Amino acid sequence: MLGNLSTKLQKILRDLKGEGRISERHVEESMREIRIALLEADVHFKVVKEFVSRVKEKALGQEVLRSLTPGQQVVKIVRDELIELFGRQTVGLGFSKVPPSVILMVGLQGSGKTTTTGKLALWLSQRGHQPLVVSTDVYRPAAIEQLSVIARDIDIPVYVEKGDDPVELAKMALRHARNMGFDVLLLDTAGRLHIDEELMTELERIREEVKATEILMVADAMTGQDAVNSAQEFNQRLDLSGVILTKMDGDARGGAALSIQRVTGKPIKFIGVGEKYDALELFHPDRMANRILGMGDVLSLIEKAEEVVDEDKAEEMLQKLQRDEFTLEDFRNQVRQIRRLGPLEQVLGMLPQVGFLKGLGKIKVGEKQLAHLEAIINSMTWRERTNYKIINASRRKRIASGSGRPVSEVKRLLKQYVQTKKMMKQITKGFRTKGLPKFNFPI
Ligand SMILES: Nc1nc2c(ncn2[C@@H]2O[C@H](COP(=O)(O)OP(=O)(O)OP(=O)(O)O)[C@@H](O)[C@H]2O)c(=O)[nH]1
Ligand SMILES: [Mg+2]
Repeated sequence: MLGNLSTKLQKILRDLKGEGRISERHVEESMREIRIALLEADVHFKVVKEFVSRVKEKALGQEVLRSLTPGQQVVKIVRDELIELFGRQTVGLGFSKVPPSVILMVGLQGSGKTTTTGKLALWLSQRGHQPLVVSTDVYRPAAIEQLSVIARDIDIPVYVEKGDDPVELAKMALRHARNMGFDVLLLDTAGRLHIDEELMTELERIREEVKATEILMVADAMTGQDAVNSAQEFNQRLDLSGVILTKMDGDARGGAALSIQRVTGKPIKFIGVGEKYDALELFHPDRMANRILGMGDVLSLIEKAEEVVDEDKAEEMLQKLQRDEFTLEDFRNQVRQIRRLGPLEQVLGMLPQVGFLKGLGKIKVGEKQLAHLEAIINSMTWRERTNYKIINASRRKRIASGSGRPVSEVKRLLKQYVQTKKMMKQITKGFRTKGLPKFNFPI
């Protein structure tokens, strides 16, 4: 995420940290580099100027330079200011006292409104809400169908009614939500290529009619300052309650993420990090700053793991490990769980870039490798999976051709499995007295 900017900032700060003593000139020099890095990342020039001058003032003003760890103090100042840029607090969603709460999703064409409506509905239902979704996009023929397909995929009810008046549709959906006891109504709206008067009037009318609790602007992070400009215009007309930045998984440079809160005064509430329906994250300013500075985001990783790892299964696995019954079938389940955490690069990006973990990022265990691992285990018979010792040369050959992988890879996998088994047995010994860890990380 924001890879380029992240790499540059980390390098600048590492150089600074490496110095035993730093002078004003050092700080000046680093600030110049940070300024360039931010501008290159398409951060709004006023935001950059303000950011750099604040960091500089703090770094030079306090007792920083004379302290024992000046470099580290400057890093801390940069981190604090980044958090400030992102809005400091995790904001989350607001709900109305009398349900249903209404969330109005607005934004330019193709920014990700419809997809994000689905993601957010899923996010809410996973947290005990009963959301209903509806599309008021009567202009594009396939738009309503698109939301219905998404809703079906994620098993969320969708309101569909004939009609060509978006405002009427919104009102009917709200009535339906109220009557049927849904506590959140998510309204997906039409997008336009540019902001125009007609669209704004329509959105204003919908907002008035349904008394929207949240008006969230869905903005494409890949479009940088354009996203910031349109957010500003939407905000002026509609008084947004927040922003959702989508496509943060792509090679967005960071301009939108680092400028939008400062420029519009409205918080980023969520970020979209992929095309899958669960690729939506609550936005935490501090964790984002940590990720950018390579300090990791272990908290998000643990939360993610808790979402996808079944506690009972984890307990069962632990017992199996202790009894030395950890089979290749279990190994495959573990691989599947890792894959469910998300693309591996993203998972690794959440780990702090310190010490031995730094090397981990370079190890070639990408998505592909995990997929191959699974394919190989899939090609084994049940007996082989439960007793790896029977896998002789001819069986290895059969498994290789069945999975379309070379024999050497089958061998390597078996070796990895035996090593993992051994290592896990060692580790789990330690848990016996302390109980079950929150989650276990297999390989
Ligand atoms: N990689 C990635 N793709 C995303 C993300 N969010 C949305 N997309 C993709 O962006 C494209 C457009 O998404 P839509 O949800 O149709 O956008 P929209 O704003 O509803 O578009 P209109 O209704 O035409 O205005 C789709 O291909 C989505 O899969 C994200 O966070 N990451
Ligand atoms: Mg749409």
